[in-house]
Amino acid sequence: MNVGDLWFTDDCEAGDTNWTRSGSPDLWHITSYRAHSGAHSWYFGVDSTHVYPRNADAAITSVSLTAGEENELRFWYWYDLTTYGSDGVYVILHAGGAADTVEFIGSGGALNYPPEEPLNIYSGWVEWSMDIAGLAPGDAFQVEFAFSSDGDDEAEGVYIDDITVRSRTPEKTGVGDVAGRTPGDVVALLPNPVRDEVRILMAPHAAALVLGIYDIEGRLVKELAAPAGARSVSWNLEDGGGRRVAPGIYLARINGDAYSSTGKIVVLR
Ligand SMILES: [Ca+2]
Repeated sequence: MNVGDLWFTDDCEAGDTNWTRSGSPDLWHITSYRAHSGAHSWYFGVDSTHVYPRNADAAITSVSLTAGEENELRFWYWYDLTTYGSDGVYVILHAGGAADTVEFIGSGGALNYPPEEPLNIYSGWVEWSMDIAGLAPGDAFQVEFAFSSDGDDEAEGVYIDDITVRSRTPEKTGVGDVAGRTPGDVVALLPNPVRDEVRILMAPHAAALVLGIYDIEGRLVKELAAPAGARSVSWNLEDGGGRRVAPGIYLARINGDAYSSTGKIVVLR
């Protein structure tokens, strides 16, 4: 990845806390029966029989994500679905109070790869990706996977793994150059590179903010609270468990109600 990119990535190996379940029956769960990465993936169905029920309508929806300048959704899926009918997963994007169905992976839908395979015997993992249009930097959005089945026939269903949203953010440079910036922007990192402690300077902001330190893979390393009006937050290069982080590049990201900003921190030995 390029420095300055932000990633939301969920390999389903650390539980379901990035997602909220809704609908019925409530059968979305992390399974260890199949996985694209590691040992776990999302699955809608009954684990003991590996079959989804008829007349299902249930979804998982992600935590709120913050758009950058360019945003791309990727995930891997595995499917076994009935040839006829309307069973499958809708991919839905939520932003600005609107819901936009961008894909249907199911009977009569997007199951055309490889085209020579009958629909209900294909059993490989397939990668899906799409540029997300219509988002401005700072927009909040959510990703939903909604499983739906009709009243006829059933099969094993759909597994989803390695869900990633890549968001490229504008470069932030300059010290004290506050004019034109969104409140809460990372204005400067002092010192940078850093050996002991870095002060993250930001433009004045009216509300309390949470500043996340992420490693280059997009994993959250530490959360720092910035009270309303604070102009800087310090990070002592420790992770959430109080351990000194490894040398390398880290991203300081501020999440507010409607904006986000990122600064690159270089941690030395
Ligand atoms: Ca996995």
